[in-house]
Amino acid sequence: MKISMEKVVMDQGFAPSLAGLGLTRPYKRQGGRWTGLVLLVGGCLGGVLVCAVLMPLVYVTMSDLQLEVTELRNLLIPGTEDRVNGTAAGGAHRERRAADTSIGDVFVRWGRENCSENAKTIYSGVVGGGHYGHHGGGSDYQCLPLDGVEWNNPVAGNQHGSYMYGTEYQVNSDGYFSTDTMGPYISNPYNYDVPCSVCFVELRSAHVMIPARLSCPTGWSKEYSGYLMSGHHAHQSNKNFICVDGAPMLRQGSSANVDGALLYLVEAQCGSLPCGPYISGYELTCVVCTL
Ligand SMILES: [Ca+2]
Ligand SMILES: [Ca+2]
Repeated sequence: MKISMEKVVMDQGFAPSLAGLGLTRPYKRQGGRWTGLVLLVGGCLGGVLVCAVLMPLVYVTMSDLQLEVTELRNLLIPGTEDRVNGTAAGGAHRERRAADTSIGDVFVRWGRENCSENAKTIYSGVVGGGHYGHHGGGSDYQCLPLDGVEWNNPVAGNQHGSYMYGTEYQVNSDGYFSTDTMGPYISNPYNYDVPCSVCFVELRSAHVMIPARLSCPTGWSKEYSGYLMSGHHAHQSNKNFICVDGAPMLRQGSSANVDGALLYLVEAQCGSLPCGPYISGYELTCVVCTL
């Protein structure tokens, strides 16, 4: 019996000393548990190592994919990135776009030699246009630079048919415009030449000139306001309407009456223009707004 027990014990892998201590669990099973633990720990460590190696690769791959998807989305739907950021993260898009100072909008500030503090002056100059007494020619006012004028194979003398003139304020009474910016002892801009500036405002996506308004819609920023001006109704040439700054500058020393293109205040004529808000004879205002 004793021999058979020892045989059983030996067969089951018990050490004789352990059998003597009363340990009844088979050594073989105990050894299997330790082996399992070792395999488990080893497996976990292996898994961690594999993860440590693969995760950066997966992260880099996913990041690249995300960038590509974002680029494709922006190509397909311009402005999506800004809208997503703007709606999801409040004003975050402004901070994001602030880094790119090339984003913005451009408008002409008629009647001023420079732009406001919030805008960059791309260039400044004088207002040009077709002669008030001509039947044809250009009909819109232009902002012509004074610095850096460049020619390309010019020929002296008039061989062609379209001409560009300077422009004079044709406001023969004071009281409309602010005189603060006109220059010393000048209160009437009559016959003075008209300056202009082309202004760039960062982080704006649109601009609009609104006639008959001095303020901007909610959410829009006011760039400047003033009076609507254009050519004379009885003159041969037609001109577009432009918004001239309510605090205009004058080209100093240009009070001589040499004509060219002219700028007149525009008066409302009600009838087909609703007489409700519009009053015949009233000088129309204007405002330029950006968003
Ligand atoms: Ca003049
Ligand atoms: Ca009037």
